[in-house]
Amino acid sequence: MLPMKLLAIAAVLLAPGAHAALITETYPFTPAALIDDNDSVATPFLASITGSTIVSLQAVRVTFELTGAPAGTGFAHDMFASLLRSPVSALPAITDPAAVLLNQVASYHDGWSVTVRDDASTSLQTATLVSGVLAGSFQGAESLNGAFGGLGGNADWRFNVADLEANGQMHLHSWSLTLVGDDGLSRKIWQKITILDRVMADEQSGPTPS
Ligand SMILES: [Ca+2]
Repeated sequence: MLPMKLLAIAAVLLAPGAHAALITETYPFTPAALIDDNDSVATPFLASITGSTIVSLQAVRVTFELTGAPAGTGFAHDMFASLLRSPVSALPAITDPAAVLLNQVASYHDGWSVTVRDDASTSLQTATLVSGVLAGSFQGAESLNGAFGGLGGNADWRFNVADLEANGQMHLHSWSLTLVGDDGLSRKIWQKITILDRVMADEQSGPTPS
């Protein structure tokens, strides 16, 4: 009755909610870097990740604290930020997947302490604040999950920040990359069960009559 047992296991794996195991990995960084004012060339903050167990990303989030230095003197409107994913140790290419998080927002507040995630209800691009630091969770100008969904976690991830107009010194205190995805383990187990089930079925059906 082994095939029936295997089918029962397969049914469990295929049952609603029995998805592959979801892994969440967070990589924090504290560059504490000043961003060049009035420079169209973005500063890339590199996260070279080689120990991720995620083989297929379902969600990508970026958390960052980018504010005026000294506090209260920043210009959010001047800023650009994006996330780029390149193969490990490769030079970034124009064809690499990327998502713009913000690009010269309409608001002139001091900066952000935010998490950018697709499932937030408000866009970072349109969020406004009279003064101070905008906080909370927001969608990026472009979809992170759309850009990176299905890809693996191991990559050279670059958080690119630029200050595109004169005046207002901005400071990147910290940023972190959160990767959510499938580790591939459950999928491998299912594939092995399927193969074993076929072998057992073939053995039970016996040789084909000539
Ligand atoms: Ca500026």
